[in-house]
Amino acid sequence: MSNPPAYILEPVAKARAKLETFAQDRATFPGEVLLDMNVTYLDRQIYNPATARYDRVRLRGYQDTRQASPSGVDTPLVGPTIDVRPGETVRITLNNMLPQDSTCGIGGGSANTPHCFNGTNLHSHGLWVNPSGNGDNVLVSIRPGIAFQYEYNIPADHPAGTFWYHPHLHGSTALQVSSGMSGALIIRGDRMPTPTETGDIDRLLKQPDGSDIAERVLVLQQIQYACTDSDGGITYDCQPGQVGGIESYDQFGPGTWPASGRFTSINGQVLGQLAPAVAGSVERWRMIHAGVRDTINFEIRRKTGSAALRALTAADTDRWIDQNCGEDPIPYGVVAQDGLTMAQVQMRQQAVLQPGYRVDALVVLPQAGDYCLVDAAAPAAASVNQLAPSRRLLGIVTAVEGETVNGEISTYLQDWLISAAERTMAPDVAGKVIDDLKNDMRLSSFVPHPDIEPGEVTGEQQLVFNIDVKQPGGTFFEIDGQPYDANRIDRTLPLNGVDEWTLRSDFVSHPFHIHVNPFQIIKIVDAAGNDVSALGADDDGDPQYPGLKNVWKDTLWIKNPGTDPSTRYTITVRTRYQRYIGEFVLHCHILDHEDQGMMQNVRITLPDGNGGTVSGHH
Ligand SMILES: [Cu+2]
Repeated sequence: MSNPPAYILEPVAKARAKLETFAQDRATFPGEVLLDMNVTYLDRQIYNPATARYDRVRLRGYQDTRQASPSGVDTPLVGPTIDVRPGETVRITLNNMLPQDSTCGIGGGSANTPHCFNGTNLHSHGLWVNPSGNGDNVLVSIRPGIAFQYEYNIPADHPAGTFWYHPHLHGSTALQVSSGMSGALIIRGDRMPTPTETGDIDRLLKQPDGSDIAERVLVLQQIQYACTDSDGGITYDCQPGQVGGIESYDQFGPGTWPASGRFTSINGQVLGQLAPAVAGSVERWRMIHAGVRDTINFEIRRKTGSAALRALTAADTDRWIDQNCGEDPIPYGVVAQDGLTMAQVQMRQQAVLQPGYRVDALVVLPQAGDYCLVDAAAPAAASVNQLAPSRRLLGIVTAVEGETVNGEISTYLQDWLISAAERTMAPDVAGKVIDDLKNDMRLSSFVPHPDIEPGEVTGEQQLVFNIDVKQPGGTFFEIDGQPYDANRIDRTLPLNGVDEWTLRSDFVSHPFHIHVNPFQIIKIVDAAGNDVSALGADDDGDPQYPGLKNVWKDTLWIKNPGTDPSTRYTITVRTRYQRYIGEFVLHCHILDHEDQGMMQNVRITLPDGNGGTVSGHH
């Protein structure tokens, strides 16, 4: 075990004093966005629909030090939204005020048994920024009593889109994220496309008066708090007077989320009423799956019944939705996956979000009234829990009187987009953008990364997830046959190289996530050899893959409906290693799998000019 670098060993009080001085000077640094957060135990309450009571909870969380009443019991357990523009610098200070923790040194921080629940750090999920030093570095450890300031230099050519942040200290990632430690990080751009360069879709999504269209950020969390039963075990049935918490990895694992009866929250609220919409207006919904333990199949349905929502058990939800929510989900237009604008608007009645995913959708609520937000059922193989989950309600949104849409929503949306392009686009690109929109709502002028053609590929990478349940010593969470080792570099990749990756899982399904550079999906082939990634393909009724061909993402479900290689899918993606060198990680985004070993260290280094790379300092 080597000690962390000295530069992070700055006591909280001293570091805070310096930063407060800096904050007073911030007007002189207009290109900087500052966030100062305590990482500390928060005493809060969460609504429990099963009992129609608020449960008291005590959970590790983010406390924005500039909020007026940061400790109010009603403050939702979600991090503040960070708004930033390309070219700006984001400075996020974490003051770790959690209690001292003697488990933080075990195994050099590399042990694959969950530990160091009071250590933390930060990951800016999806950002294309420097992974080293005080950049998007998840290999640093911020121990209790220590403050550290992250600095994300967002390049001027960074795509505008929906990103997020969360802790990523190996050993406590799942525990902290499932406590509600996550928030949205939105990059807003206004670059006009040109005949040769693509621009930001934000530039197109304007109202007739030139202002941005209405938008909402939906941080979807799964805060799986539990209480202690009379035998000292875990119970999800918290009694009045008890305080819920998340202090053990026994709370994670297959089947624990459905068994808990908890509901996915939106921006920290369980079964909340969202801010109202206006019927017929086009809104941008930025959905972020910041949960750990359940797949979300997002649907919007008319609320047709009159039942109030105050009390609802998980077991009763399916019946409630049948009785109170309309039969046909309202279609909406998906425009971005994982923050990256797609080549075409895809109309969907259901978007599938696995842990870590983001989906940006253009939503039109066609008439005034209430709407149910539903997490629909999914095939077992498509879901984190490998169970076919029953439906869950997520919340209610009301549309106030506006314009009633009687025809197809896709036609309405297409007409709206064409009209927006006529108003917003520069003369030298307006014709191209409008022709694209008339042609199945294509968005080719807004896709941030050019396609990776086969001729550009310079190398290949193979990756296989596995949970090894056959060893006598226990269960091992592995990539390429090995659990994570902090002292091992698993892949050394050349800067400016372009690799084709083949991704598989030998034992159930896992969401693959790699930091820094996103990847383009080339094909998704099932065990029978069929590519199911084309728009309109059929993957045994599972809606998550069709439409992903050529889409750019940073997190992707690697499916295996079974528990041996015979049923595994083979997924091909391509990626460019651009601009940034340094060490970072790839991992499974079922974060308790990551904490237990399903992670690798990746190093991007300079080419040596002979087809290899210059070796690092190790
Ligand atoms: Cu996994």
